[in-house]
Amino acid sequence: MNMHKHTKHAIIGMGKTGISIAHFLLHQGQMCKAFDEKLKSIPSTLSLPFVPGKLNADSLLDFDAVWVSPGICWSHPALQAARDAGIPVQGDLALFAEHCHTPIIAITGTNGKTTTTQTAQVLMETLPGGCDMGGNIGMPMLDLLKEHVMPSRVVLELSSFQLERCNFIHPRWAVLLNIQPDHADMHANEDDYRAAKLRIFEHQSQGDTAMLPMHIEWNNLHHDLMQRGVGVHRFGHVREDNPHAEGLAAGIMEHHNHAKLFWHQDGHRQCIDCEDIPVRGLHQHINLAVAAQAAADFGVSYHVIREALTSFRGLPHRLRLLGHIANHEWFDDSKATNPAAAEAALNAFKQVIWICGGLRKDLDLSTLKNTVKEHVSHALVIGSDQDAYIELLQQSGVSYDVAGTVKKAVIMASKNKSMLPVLLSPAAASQDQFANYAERGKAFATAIAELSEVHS
Ligand code: UMA
Repeated sequence: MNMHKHTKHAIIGMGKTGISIAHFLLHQGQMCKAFDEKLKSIPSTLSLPFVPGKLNADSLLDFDAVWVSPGICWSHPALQAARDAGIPVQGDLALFAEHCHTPIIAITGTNGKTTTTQTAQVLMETLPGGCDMGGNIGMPMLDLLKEHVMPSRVVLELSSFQLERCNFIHPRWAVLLNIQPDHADMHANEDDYRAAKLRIFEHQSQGDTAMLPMHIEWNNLHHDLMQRGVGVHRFGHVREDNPHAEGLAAGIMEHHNHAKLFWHQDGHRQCIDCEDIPVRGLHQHINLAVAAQAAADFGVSYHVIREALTSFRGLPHRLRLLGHIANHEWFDDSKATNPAAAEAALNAFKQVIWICGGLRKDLDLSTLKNTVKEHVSHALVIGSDQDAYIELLQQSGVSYDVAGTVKKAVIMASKNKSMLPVLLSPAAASQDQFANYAERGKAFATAIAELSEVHS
């Protein structure tokens, strides 16, 4: 947008994003006022007026531009009123896209974004000129522009909320990992959520690359992108004799119960045995294959990719083995905040003791029924929305106990005689009992550590 020194900016939400927007705009000499609906303080380094408290519908009508944090509902009446008054209302991605002059590798999807983003960045950092990363992963993207010398490329993890509030983003390389039900409490409906994610490809053109899942539902988009001159890769999980296997750029290929992770490089298919990859779970292997393809497209060598993928132990709270204690292996998958993520984790085991529950975000759990029936030996329910999880377990014919808290669930699981692995993969957000999923994962690890003291 055209900014001059009299442009009046409102910044809504003073979490990580709002603070980074404020720093960025103030550095540009802009006039800013900050708002947050919670009574909180802002860093003393920010010299701008700050108004805590509920936003009214007319709170923003006096501004020339409104910058909104991703966690604030897009349909908030104050934002709606500003839009109706013709005031541009956008998020940090819009500001970043306008001011970033280095190629963007953009990664979106319901699940797997962080693993893919982090792996792609680690791989591309080895290239001359390096690589930064930011966005939903936790590093506000505008903070990347603080550096005097930008790296030669930047990988962004983008949520639907960030994409929804940005009218123009043009990534050199973009991937949609998957679209699975999530954030039903924030988006008006599934179409709205999907449309937000697809914005990632909207301005791609000749010379850019897009990567899409292999499923037929993406064929039309594939065709549209090709018409615009965009190079399109598809990825997925196939058996070697599947007629579509040849056309895939990357993914997991199965042959007689033997799985290989693959990607394409210099016209050849490159493979790594999945058994050589320490990270567990088909869904995580697919994310690694996508990251490998991104890195290969930007020139990272086969040997660097192989070395990284065979030594990477995975990210915290993503199907991470915490240890073997009290006759059980304990897996922390606290990041599984929606049913599809929990389903992927359950599928990585024959049978488990499953710790589930939390804040359901209005999501439908019935999609989990068959997976729960097949892979869960016994369940322990935690969190606030217990009824829906109990109903799922009853419908799946699986025995369960209500534990309430993570700590109690760990104690109860430790007494289970089956010696099966214990999996915390809640299919729910954590904010009913914790600040975020990482805190929930830490509580899980702490409870296990306390067990180990008792058992040592
Ligand atoms: N607030 C209001 N009114 C509201 C809601 C929030 O005033 O109705 C205020 C809060 O009081 C708080 C601020 O807004 O002070 C928080 O804003 P925010 O929720 O957007 O949080 P940030 O700290 O800016 O973090 C955001 C992302 N959060 C969300 O999308 C919810 C972070 O993703 C991201 O790492 C960060 O920007 C940097 O880009 C987190 C996340 O949970 C990890 N993402 C979701 C996910 O992965 O599922 C999408």
